Amino acid sequence: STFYKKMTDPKQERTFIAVKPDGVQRGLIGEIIKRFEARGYKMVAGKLIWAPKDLLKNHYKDLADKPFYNGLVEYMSSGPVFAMVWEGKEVVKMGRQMLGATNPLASMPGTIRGDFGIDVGRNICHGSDAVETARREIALWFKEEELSDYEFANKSWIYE
Ligand code: IDP
Ligand code: MG
Repeated sequence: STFYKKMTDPKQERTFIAVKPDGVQRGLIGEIIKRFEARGYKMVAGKLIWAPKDLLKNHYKDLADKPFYNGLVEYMSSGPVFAMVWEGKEVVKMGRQMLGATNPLASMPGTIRGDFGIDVGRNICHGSDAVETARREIALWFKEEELSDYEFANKSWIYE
């Protein structure tokens, strides 16, 4: 299906980005969208969703043995998140750089976490850590029909 095939074109790499409940409460949805838009990346899906715990436990299943896992699931289910799929060249790696380090106090100013966060358990946003992870997370959070395939009219001003 196009859902998987498109990821093989490097300019159509996709990542899963989510504004976490603290980011939503603090009015940072627009700020985070703005940064990805301004960079030249393309949003292909976005929705406000109060995620069920099952979804969050699955999303973070690799961290199930960490001491902070239950608190993480509580935090992530404390309110709605704004879930998105962004597309563009190296968007997985660049998305992580734009978010900053996991611990906001270790994040450079200029990154989202470095500009808006302090505590690791209130770090504003999520971004997939690898292309394979992105594939899994996108499929977990979105149905194929929720993703829009379209082109920017100005794409030749973003890509050479
Ligand atoms: P990432 O979000 O930067 O990929 P991960 O190690 O995958 O970081 O951890 C997932 C999330 O779990 C973090 O974004 C953060 O919200 C939370 N977390 C990670 N480490 C800690 C911790 O030591 N205490 C509390 N929460 C943590
Ligand atoms: Mg992670």
